[in-house]
Amino acid sequence: MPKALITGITGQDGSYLADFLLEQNYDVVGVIRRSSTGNYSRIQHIQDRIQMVQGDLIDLASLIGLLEEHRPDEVYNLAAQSFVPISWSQPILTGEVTALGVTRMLDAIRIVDKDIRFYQASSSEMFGKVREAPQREETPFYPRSPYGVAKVYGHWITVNYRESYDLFAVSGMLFNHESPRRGLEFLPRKVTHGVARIVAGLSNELRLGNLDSRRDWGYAPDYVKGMWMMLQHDQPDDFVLATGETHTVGEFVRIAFGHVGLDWENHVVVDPRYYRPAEVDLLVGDPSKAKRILGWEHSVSFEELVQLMVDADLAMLEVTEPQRTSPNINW
Ligand code: NAP
Ligand code: G4F
Repeated sequence: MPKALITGITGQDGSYLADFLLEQNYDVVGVIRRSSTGNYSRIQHIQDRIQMVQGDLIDLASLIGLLEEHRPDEVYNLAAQSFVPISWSQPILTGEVTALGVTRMLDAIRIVDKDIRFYQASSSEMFGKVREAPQREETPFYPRSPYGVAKVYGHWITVNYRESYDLFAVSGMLFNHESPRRGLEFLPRKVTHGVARIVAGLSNELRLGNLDSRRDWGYAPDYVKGMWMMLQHDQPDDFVLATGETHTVGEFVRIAFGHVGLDWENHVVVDPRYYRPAEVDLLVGDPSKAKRILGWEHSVSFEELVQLMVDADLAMLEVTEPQRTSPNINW
C-alpha cells in the first residue's frame, strides 16, 4: 500500500486529496498543526481512515521527525497561509509558512529520504500582473501580493531542489479551484453562502469588493486528482491546471443570485474595504501541457460550479425547495 503524507489536510484541497488517495488505497498521514480548538470539519468523515499527526511548516524538526517515523512514498505540501488579503497584514508570517515552509519540507526530504516524491502547491497568483494570456508554464511571474511573492519563492525552491539534489519534486501551478468545502472568506464561497443566507432570511445584503477582476475557476476535486497524476508521471515536471476559461467576479455573482431567482443588484453592496492594495486583474490558464502529458482535464463547467456551490450552501442552511424558487418571498 503506497503511503502519502499531506500537509494542509484540514484545508479544502487536503481534504479532497485525502478522499481521493483513500479511494486509490493509499495509507494517508495528515499533518495537523497544534491548535486549542481543533477544527477538523472537512475531514470528519474520514477521521477513522487516516492517521492525523502533529507538525508545523514553521518547525523543521517536526517535519524531519514525521518523515522518519512514517516513511511516506509521496509528500503533498498543501499547507500555506493561503488567503491573499491577510498576506498584506501578515507578510512575514506568510513568508515563513508559504515560502520558507517549502524549503523546510524539501530539506526534511533531502535529509531523511531523497526517494520521497514531493508535490508543491504553487499558484496562478504567481502570474499576477500577467505578461501574457493565457498563462502557461513558461509565462514570466509578476506577483502582486506578499502571498504571490511567497508562492514564487516556493516554486523556484522546488525547481532548485529538483535540479540541485535530483529530487522528484514538482510544482503544480493551479488556478482558482472551489467547492462547498472552500473557506467562507474566499470570494466564491462568500457569494454562495451569502446567497443562501439571503434566501434563508438571515440577511438581505452581501458586501463585496472588486467585481471586475477575472479568474479561471474550476472544481477542487478535479485539481487534487491532477496533483496525484503529476507524482505518478515518470519525470518530475511542472504543470498548469486550469479550465482555460475566464469570468469576472460580477459574472459569478450574477449566476449565483440568478440560480435562486434573485437579482444581484438588489442585494450586493460594493464596499471599498474589500479592495486590495494591488489587484490581479486577469487570470486564465492554458492547461494543454497537463492534458497532453498527464491526460488531465477539468470536468465541471463554470456555471455548474456556481450552481453546485449555491445548492450545497442552501442545503447546509436547510433551505427548502419552495423557498428557493419562489420569487415572492417577503425578505
Ligand atoms: P486552505 O483551505 O486555506 O488550507 C490551508 C491548510 O494549510 C490548512 O490545513 C491549514 O491548517 C494549513 N496550515 C496553515 N499554516 C500551517 C502551518 N504553519 N503548518 C502546517 N499547516 C498549516 O487552502 P486550500 O484552498 O486547500 O489550498 C491548498 C494549497 O494550494 C495552499 O498552499 C494554497 O496556497 C494553494 N493553492 C490553492 C488554490 C485554490 O484555488 N484553492 C489555487 C492555487 C494554489 P489549519 O486548518 O490549521 O488552518
Ligand atoms: O476568492 P479570492 O479571495 O481568491 P484569490 O485572491 O484569487 O486567491 C485564491 O486563488 C489563488 C489562485 O489564483 C490561490 F493561490 C489563493 O490561495 C486563493 O485560493 O478572490 C478572488 C477575486 C479577487 O480579485 C478579489 O479582489 O475576488 C475579488 N473579490 C471581490 N470582492 C473578493 C471580494 N475577494 C474576497 N475574498 N472577498 C470579497 O469580498
